Amino acid sequence: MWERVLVAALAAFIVFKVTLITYRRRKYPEPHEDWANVNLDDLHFPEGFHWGTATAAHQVEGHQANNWTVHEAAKGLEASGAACDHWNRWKDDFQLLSDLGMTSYRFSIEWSRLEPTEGAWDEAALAVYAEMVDDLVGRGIRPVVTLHHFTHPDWWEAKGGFADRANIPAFAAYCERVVDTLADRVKTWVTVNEPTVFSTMGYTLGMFPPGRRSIPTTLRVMRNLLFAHGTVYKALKPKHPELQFGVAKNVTLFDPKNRWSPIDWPLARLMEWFWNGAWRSGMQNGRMFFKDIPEAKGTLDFVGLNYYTHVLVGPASVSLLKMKFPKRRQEVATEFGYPMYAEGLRRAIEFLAPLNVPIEITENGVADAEDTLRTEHLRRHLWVLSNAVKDGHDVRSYHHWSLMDNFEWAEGYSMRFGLHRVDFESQERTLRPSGEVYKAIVGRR
Ligand code: GCO
Repeated sequence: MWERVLVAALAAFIVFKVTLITYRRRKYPEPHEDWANVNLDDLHFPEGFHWGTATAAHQVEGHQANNWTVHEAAKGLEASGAACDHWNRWKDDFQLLSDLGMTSYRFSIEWSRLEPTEGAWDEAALAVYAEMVDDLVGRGIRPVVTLHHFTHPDWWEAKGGFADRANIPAFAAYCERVVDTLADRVKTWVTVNEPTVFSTMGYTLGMFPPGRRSIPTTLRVMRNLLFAHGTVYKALKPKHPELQFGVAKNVTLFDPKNRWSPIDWPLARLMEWFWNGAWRSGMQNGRMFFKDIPEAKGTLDFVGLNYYTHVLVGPASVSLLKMKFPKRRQEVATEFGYPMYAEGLRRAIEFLAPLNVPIEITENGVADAEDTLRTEHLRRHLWVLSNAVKDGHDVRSYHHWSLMDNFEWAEGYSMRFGLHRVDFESQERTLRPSGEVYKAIVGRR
């Protein structure tokens, strides 16, 4: 008798499991290509597609004084120091863009240079950025300018930065001055870079400034970043209707580590919602984490996509806090630790598609000091991107992270993302073989 009940229960359980798994697989597939049999040369991009690279001020300019330099010192992190000395060498670096055949370049403006103390505006520094823009335009390279890429003046941080809504008008005023000055030459603006990374790294994991560990504050900062973007948009779009404003969203995908596990699935869905879904719903509906932010609703002219990887989630993903990344058997681990998963670029594009605005790939790249993986990484991602475009997704550009090795935040100079290798002693830049490959691909178009 008991045996029968047991067998029946077991059978019912198996049927239930198989149904559930089939359903989840259909709804949340995790595709993997058989890369050995893919023709990576089969690329189709429309005329006018923009080819670029990306950098950020704090990571390349050198000699900053902002919330990050304070954090570097306080936490005993490697100092950003001279970085790539780009503030003095930008002309030579822009020549590298021309040599690569780039038609677009994403970089950021350092607020702390323009307003080193509250209310004191440095016109000379703004003039340098204007010169940079002129130089790019003269080269036929479209400037894509980020207004906030993780850094801001320390006086603003001292007041609470993005954790306090009362601080947003000062941020918006900075944005307005910059946009008003450059509006005739810069048409594509990223207001904030990676709101989820900024909030989580700074306020949950404490690895970025201000080094806090508070989930309620993290959620508040996430909402305030939406609010800040919406505020800037609503102030500037009516004034400059011809400009395009967007946010660069890091879409990291979350997949269950064990696809059979009843624990890993909900954990992965939860992370996916926290990291991606909540932000998208904030932009679409003006609501995030159960609170209204009507200012943000419908304020994207385009969306920037920063894509790097997927994270495999399981109960051991407490290891996520230690930044340990599991990978699938067929995947290669990158130097940063996370796996190379080019297939996910398509999923990230599909995730953003419901926003119904053009997509710009604002970042994609890999830490790879010896350049053993970057060529394959690049070719796979471009192949995935090409298919997405062919299938009708409105993607306008691809910006490789990065033009050159630079200061990789909490990792300091240990992670090398450059198409150019940088010798930080001599400041010499050398194009890596993968850079030659990128140049050749772009040159064929
Ligand atoms: C950004 C990034 C860059 C990084 C790059 C490589 O998030 O926009 O943090 O600044 O250097 O993503 O990790």
